[in-house]
Amino acid sequence: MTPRRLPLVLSVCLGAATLAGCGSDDAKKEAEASPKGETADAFIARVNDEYKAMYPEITSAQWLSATYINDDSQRIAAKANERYLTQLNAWIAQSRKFEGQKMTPATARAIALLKLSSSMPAPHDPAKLSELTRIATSLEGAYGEGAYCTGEGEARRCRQLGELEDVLRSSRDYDQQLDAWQGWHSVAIPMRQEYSRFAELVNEGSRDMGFADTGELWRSGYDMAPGEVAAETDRLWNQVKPLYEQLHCYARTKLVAQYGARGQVDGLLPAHLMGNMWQQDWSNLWDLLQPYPGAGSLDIGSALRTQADAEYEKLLTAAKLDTQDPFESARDGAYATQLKQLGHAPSDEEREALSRRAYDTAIAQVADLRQRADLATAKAMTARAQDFYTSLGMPKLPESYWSKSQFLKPRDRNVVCHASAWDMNMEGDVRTKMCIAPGEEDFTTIYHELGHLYYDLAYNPQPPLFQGGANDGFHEAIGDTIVLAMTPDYLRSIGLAQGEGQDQQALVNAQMRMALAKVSFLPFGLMIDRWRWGVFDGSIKPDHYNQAWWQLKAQYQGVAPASPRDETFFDAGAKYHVPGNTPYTRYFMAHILQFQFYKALCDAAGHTGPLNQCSFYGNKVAGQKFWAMLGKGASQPWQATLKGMTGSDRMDAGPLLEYFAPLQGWLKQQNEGQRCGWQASTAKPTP
Ligand code: X8Z
Ligand code: ZN
Repeated sequence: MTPRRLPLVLSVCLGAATLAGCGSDDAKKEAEASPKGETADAFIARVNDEYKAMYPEITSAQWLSATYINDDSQRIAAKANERYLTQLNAWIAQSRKFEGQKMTPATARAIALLKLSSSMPAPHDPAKLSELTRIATSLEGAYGEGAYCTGEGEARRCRQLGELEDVLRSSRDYDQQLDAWQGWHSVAIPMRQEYSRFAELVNEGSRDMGFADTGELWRSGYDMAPGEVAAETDRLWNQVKPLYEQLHCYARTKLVAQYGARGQVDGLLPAHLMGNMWQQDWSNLWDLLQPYPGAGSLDIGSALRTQADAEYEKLLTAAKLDTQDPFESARDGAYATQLKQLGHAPSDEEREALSRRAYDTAIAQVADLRQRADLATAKAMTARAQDFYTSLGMPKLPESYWSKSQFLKPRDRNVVCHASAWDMNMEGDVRTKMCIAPGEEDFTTIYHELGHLYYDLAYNPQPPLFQGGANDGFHEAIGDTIVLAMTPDYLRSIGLAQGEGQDQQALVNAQMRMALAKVSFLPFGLMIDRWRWGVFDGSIKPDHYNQAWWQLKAQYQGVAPASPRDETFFDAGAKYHVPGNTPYTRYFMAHILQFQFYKALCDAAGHTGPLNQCSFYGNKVAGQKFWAMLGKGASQPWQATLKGMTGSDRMDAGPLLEYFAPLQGWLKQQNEGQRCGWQASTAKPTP
């Protein structure tokens, strides 16, 4: 299951993925099951119909297992997935008889998409297919349920990812952060065995389909030969690496200022001190890295938390509770009510019972009000994001979106909190699943998720097999393009930033805020799949999983653990997309593409001036251009879609570098006299 939705379209395969030599007896039987005399065009029309018809059942099963993690929901999700993957294998087997036959270009493309449509290619052997879906469901469930528990008996306390992330976000205590970071990573240890079996099974599925391994299948989704993808992404990485190195250098100086010698590990950044569990987004280090404290007043997180508190106080006041000490006033109120109901002076025993009941009632009442306030805040944040899209002329989200989405982490059950966007039926039942907390990270993530939904809604009129991103990087880039347009002026207009902030200091602050989210991400966006490609092609063996992981973290991100992480750990499993099996190169591409889209939309909106000052909020011309691109879905190679949008058919980090030019100049000045860069080989990840 991808965090977006069912693993339908990875993207197009124009590469050399042949299907020769794949075909078990079962698959042959399935191929024969297709109607006699069926043409390729009729075949694709049938697959589109059958696919759309079975789709809601699978998404419902997946939705339930992600929002109610338990044995029953997992069994049903695994079974639904099994049925779907069996059917997919059958369609793929059936498609083989059309090889070399005349068909429309659209049909040829749809067949190519079909073969690449699952990032979890399943073996033909039914027992292995069933094992694969069980493991996949179990890995995702284990991640969602993951908790770090400490203490014994009464003092036992378990914290899930959200709470551990809170520590990294807010604490600047070295040991507390280390404990939270190590604690979360301990959750992944039991996944190691299952993951290595998972890799074997999807590789078998890929080979059954004619691919060398699953990495090659993933890399076949980019309308270019799979062998070109590594070089193409390296090219883009080399464009942006100098900027990342400057940011890395600046961050390291600040960490050393804060933590002394422990602020670096042989020139690398300590993994637990970056304000983020995976060091993929350094926004939470704003307090340490802010160039000019206060300039431009961009503390969006605090502004959102203040709004959330105001909402809570409003509800407390409406419930006639004291806003300073709501629990005590709720308990007093409950006691008084119960006493009145009792109707006589209580005995000692009755008084004690009343007190106990009043205590429980107060706890429940205050928690309920908090929950209602949190829900109202989460929905208000989402409505704010929707407003950006509608300001561009896009439709409002359907009513069902608001009633069926998951906005909060439920108090009484485990869910997969990792944010995701879902198209449940290809005809308007779109949802997001998040555990929203008021803060900048979640606020921008909502804009990101709605980008997925607007893409879904725009391409829903396409045939099902074309309902996907031009490539998966496009899908990830839509909401982020909007995030780039959330300029300080926009944030001020919605009450989340103060002051005037037009001067140089405010500009550098605004740039730093964006860079901490977007530039810090770039090497992380690459390294995850560099690791998985290695796992799938066998160059990274299970007994070196962790060593290879930290080697890549060092090489790309310049990040190191504070203490050695040997093979008893499985640190890759602590990142959602590994147990969740979501390919990750898409996010790297998205971080390049979003600046290209942004520039194109700014041009369409008639923006002159520096790129980083542009917001196209409210601009219908930009909106139409965006919507037109979204509507194409996966119906043509992404190069054509990109050309329609930007005039160029190549991914290019030029717009990203143009955007960050002021910051890059500023960072160079700050880093003068420092020895920037790092030696990956000096890191000692394993003893
Ligand atoms: O997984 C996501 C989205 C859902 S597609 C929340 N992202 C990546 C991550 O969290 O690791 C968005 C940015 C990168
Ligand atoms: Zn996404």
